[in-house]
Amino acid sequence: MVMTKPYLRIAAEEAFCPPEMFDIFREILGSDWLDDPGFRSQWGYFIDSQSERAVFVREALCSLGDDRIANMDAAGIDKAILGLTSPGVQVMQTQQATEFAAYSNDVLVDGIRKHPDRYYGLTAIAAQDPEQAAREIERGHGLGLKGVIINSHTLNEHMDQEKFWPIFEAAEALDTPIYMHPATPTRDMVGPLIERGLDGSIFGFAMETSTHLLKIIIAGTLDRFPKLKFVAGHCGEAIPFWLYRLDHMHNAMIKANRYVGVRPLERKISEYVRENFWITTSGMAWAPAIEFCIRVMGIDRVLYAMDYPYQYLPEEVGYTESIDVDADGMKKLFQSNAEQVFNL
Ligand code: 1DF
Ligand code: MN
Repeated sequence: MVMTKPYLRIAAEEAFCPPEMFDIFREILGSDWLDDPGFRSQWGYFIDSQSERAVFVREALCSLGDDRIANMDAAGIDKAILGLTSPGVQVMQTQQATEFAAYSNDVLVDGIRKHPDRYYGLTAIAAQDPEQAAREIERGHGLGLKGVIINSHTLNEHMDQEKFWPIFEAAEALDTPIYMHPATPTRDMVGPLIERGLDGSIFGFAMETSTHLLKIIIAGTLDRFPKLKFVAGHCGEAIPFWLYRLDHMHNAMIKANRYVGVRPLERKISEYVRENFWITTSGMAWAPAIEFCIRVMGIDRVLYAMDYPYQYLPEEVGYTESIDVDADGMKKLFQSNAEQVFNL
C-alpha cells in the first residue's frame, strides 16, 4: 500500500471496454475492408495473444469491478477517469460505430453507478457521423460523464476538417473537455514504423496524436471554437517540447505564404497549447519530463494519469511523487487540476 497523503490521487487516462468490442475487432481483423496496418499490428497482437501482458490487458479492460479496484488500491489510486480503449469505435463502420459508442457509454455509466466514489467516465463518440456524435456528447453529459474521449484518427481521417465541427461545437457549448487519446498512426504514416516495432505506444502513438492535435490547431479550429478544451496524455505527446520551434517555423511559413492549408491564426501555436490544452503524465512517470512540462505549461495544466491496464506499475505513483514540486503543486497535479478541467 502506498503512503497516505493530503490529496486524492485521481488517474485521468484509464482504459476499459465492454467484452463485445473484442468480437467486433476480431471480425474486422478477419475481413479486408479496413486499411489500417497500425490497428492490425496492435490488435492482431492483443486480441488473442497468450503472452502474460495481453492476457492481463484483456481481462483488466473488461473489469469495472473488484479486481480493478483492488489494483487501484495497490497503486494508491483513489479515483479513475475511464475511457473506451483505443481505437474503440473508430475502426468500425458508421452505424456499428454509432451504436457501439452508445452501448459502451451505457456500460460505463452503469459501472460508475456501482462505484460512484471510485470512477468517473468519458463519453466515447463515433466521429464517422459528426452530427450523431454531437448528440452522443450531449447524452453522455446528461448521464454524468465528464468529458469526451477520441482515440485520434477515425478511419484514417484527422479532425482538422470542417465536417467534424459539430463535435467541437457540442463540446465547447457544454464546456466539456476532449481527451485526445492516442491510436497507432494512420495508414499513410505507419508503414516504416512497423518494421522496427515503433508503431504503438512506444513512439507511434505520440507521433500520431501530436500530429493530429497540431493539424487541428493549424486549421484554425481554435479560432472558430476558442473555448474548446483538449486533454493530451503522455506529457502532451511531446508537443510542449516543440513549442518554440513550432511558433518560429509556423510564423515563417505564414510570412512566406507557402501552403494553402497554413493561414494566419489569431494566436501563436504555443498560446493555443497553453490556453486550450491540459496534459497528463500517463506512461511518463519520469521526473525530468514532468518537471519540464510543468515549467512550460504551468502547474495548473499538468495532471496525473496511470494508463491502466497498459502500463500498470504500482511503484510509478512514487516516481511521480518524487518530482521537484511543492505540496500545493502536488495536490494540483494529483487532484485539483483534474477536478477543474473535468468539472468533477
Ligand atoms: C497500448 C497502450 C495500447 C495504450 C493501447 O490501446 C493503449 C500498448 C490498445 O502499450 O500497446 O491505449 N496506452 O494508452 O498507453
Ligand atoms: Mn492510454
